[in-house]
Amino acid sequence: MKKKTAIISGITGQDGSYLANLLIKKGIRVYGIIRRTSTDPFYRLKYFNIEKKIELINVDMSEHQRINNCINKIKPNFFFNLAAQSFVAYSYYNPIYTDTINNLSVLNILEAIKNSSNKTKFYQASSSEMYGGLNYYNKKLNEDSKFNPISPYAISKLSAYHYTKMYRRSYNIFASNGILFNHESPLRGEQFVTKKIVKGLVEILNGKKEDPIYLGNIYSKRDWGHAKDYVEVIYKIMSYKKADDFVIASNKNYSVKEFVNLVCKNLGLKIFWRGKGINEKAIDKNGKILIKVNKKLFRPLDVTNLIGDTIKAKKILKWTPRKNLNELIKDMILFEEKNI
Ligand code: NDP
Ligand code: GDR
Repeated sequence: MKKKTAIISGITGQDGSYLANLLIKKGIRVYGIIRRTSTDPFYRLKYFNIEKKIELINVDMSEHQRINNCINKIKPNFFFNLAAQSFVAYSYYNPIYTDTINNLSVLNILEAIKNSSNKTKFYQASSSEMYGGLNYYNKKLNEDSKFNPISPYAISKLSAYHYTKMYRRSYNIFASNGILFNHESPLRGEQFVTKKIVKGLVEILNGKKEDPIYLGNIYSKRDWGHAKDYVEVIYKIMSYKKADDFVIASNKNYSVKEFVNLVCKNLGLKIFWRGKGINEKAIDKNGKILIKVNKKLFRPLDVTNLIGDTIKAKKILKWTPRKNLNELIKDMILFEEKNI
């Protein structure tokens, strides 16, 4: 039987590498879109020892004609669109680039699928950031909740979400959105808050880092899951009999400060919070400052409270996450300790 084929854009990223590993295990032939970089972008694929099992396609997502050519030539069964300028804070500084990659590239892929065979199933990496706003009442957000994007990142993702829906409805393309809440792993990018905290604390404890960890809004709350669980449900979304949109989350949320406390507990490190507002800091038993709030790390607007409701995915896809936050933290700590 002919092997199924999948193109993954963003294959060098956190989700791209976990997903590629999963698809290869399922016997799917994986093509990965990578852009040129001056440093080695393959450390995550090497972690799974799969870099030689992937057909690499050297193209930037902004090269629309070349992306069209790939789709026409390969005519893949699946296109998982994970490539993005994915750092929300950076999107305020570079909104045009963010929109070009996160939104226009998506429209380009959908046009290419429409104009080729129409048979390629398309997955769009949508985001809980699209809900934005100020969720004062800790309301669990689902597929019918109102979107209120407040960053260039979230606006670009919301536009791409709507294009995905539109192409599904107008042209009968199998095009699904996974509205994923934050998910982390040992392979999370270093700018994101969970990785920054875990890596920073392990380094401080091992004498590899002298300075404190600087953080922005530590009262911001997120619904954090494990990337390994979330790529499994991405595959389920694409294997379901019809295209649809699904919220994927853990249904629990914690503040950044609570996340710090949990990491410290796992590390056996006793910390004490002192001060308020931008003067808040965490010290150890000897008075050494481990964490300090820094006003430069606050965003022009921040999504302060996110929590998801995965009733639909649970019912239709029979999906529930396997790993809770504490298990995620343990995985992240172990990885940092091994790599110190
Ligand atoms: P990462 O930032 O780890 O990975 C992003 C990937 O996109 C990298 O492979 C990056 O390549 C690639 N990329 C960026 N710009 C371009 C470009 N111009 N041309 C080609 N490739 C490009 O993100 P995650 O793995 O965490 O997330 C995957 C997707 O899911 C993203 O779209 C993100 O917005 C979305 N998402 C993520 C969530 C999360 O919590 N992780 C939650 C909800 C949505 P390079 O390695 O060269 O930088
Ligand atoms: P987020 O993740 O913006 O939710 O986007 P991030 O880890 O960057 O921020 C989470 C929350 O922590 C607060 N915060 C800090 N964030 C960072 N990065 N660095 C800090 O020092 C810091 N201090 C406090 C932030 O203000 C924020 O409230 C992630 C990305 O993966 C997106 O691509 C994805 O769409 C969403 O998750 C769902």
